[in-house]
Amino acid sequence: MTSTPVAEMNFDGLVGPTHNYAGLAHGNVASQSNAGLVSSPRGAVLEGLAKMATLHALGVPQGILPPHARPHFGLLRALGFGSDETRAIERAAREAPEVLRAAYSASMMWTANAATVSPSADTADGRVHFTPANLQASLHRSLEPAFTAHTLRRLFEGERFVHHAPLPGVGALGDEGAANHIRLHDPAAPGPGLEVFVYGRGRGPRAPQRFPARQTELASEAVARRHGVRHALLLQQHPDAIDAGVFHNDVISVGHERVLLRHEDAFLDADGVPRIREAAAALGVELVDWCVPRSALTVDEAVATYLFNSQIVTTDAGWVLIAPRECEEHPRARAAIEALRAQGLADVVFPDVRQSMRNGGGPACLRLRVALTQRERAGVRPGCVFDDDKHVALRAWAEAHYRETLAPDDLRDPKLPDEVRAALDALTGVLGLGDDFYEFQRAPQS
Ligand code: SUG
Repeated sequence: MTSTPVAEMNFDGLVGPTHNYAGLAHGNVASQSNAGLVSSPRGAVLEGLAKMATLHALGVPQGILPPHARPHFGLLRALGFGSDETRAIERAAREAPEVLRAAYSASMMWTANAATVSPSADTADGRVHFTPANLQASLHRSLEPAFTAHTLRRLFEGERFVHHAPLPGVGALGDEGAANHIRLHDPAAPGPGLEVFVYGRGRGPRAPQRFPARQTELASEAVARRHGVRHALLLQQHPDAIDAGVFHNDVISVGHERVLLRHEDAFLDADGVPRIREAAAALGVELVDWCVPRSALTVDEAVATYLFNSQIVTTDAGWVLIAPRECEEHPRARAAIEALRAQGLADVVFPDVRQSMRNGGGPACLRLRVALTQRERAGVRPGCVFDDDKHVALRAWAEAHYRETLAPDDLRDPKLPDEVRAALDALTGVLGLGDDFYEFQRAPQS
């Protein structure tokens, strides 16, 4: 039995109006070293939109995931800062500024961490399965799963989609979503793909010593099991890579169709790639292994340039790499990319996503891939599909609502929450999300 062919949509996170550099992500070198810088929320959202436009122009179906409302007043209330919003902000700023920074984080922009998605071709019940990531490794990201679950339900409605709850938010079940998930398949031979789940900490003895492993083997297994993935392979990420700042697998390897772009030191087990090759071959998928040796690029250079956080997309010309601008400026990263041309790479594009990169988020972090059949595609909320008109509307919206700059001290500004609400309220109109999408839009229950 063959399944209906699936086409991949990339859902980028629209950067929120409070994008800032708060140094919140332990083990993420860029987030740590850029803590306290003045950000440009407007610059960031425009960079993100320009990247979406680039993909759209290349013929890649592009969707949009909306930002979450910030600050997360629920967190401030839960931690005892009270329900008067202005006072809660003042008090948090004074007594626990790191909590206020977490409550204001726009980290939901990195939608590769929003969820793990298994396409219907891969699952036992022939439906598309979503598990929002619990992101329990850090306070600011642990605020995302509930609203992400709500968003995914609103964007993907109907019986073709199965929405699971996030896994329980405990260390043993740490789950960071699609950033640790690779799907290999051959569009020329439709059928189930191979889903590779990469974890940082498992039953074996090896674990990173310096930085946390955010994804556990138990969590990866649970996601594969609840999705009913027919062909899953679990591999451990190299702990030394995590200790060098590779906090997600997609900072050291990425897959697309038959291609695996990876660093020589991505996986712990020497037989990791042979196992992928064999499991893929059993499904009729001949692996194209784009291995970048450490002699060409060290792991530290991979972390500095985010070469492996590129997107690979299929265009009429063939496989195109969407690599961060930082790779273009780095002679060795550039040479490593050029070397891929002999192995089937058709072209490379270098979008500028520097505002996101300074927090450790490259092109691939900014997108969640959802492979859909034509019929499933019809179930996607149309207002969240990117096109030229949407680009124009969203640029105008951002220019009307976003600050040019946001400094750490600006998070104390009592006017900021209302600015954010005005922006998001307007956004629900632009994206056709309904006027009850955000909690602040719903009348309080009596
Ligand atoms: O979880 N940065 C994010 C970056 C996520 C990148 N995603 C992928 N690799 N898929 C993180 O570390 C920094 C926020 C701050 O410091 O303000 C942050 O959360």
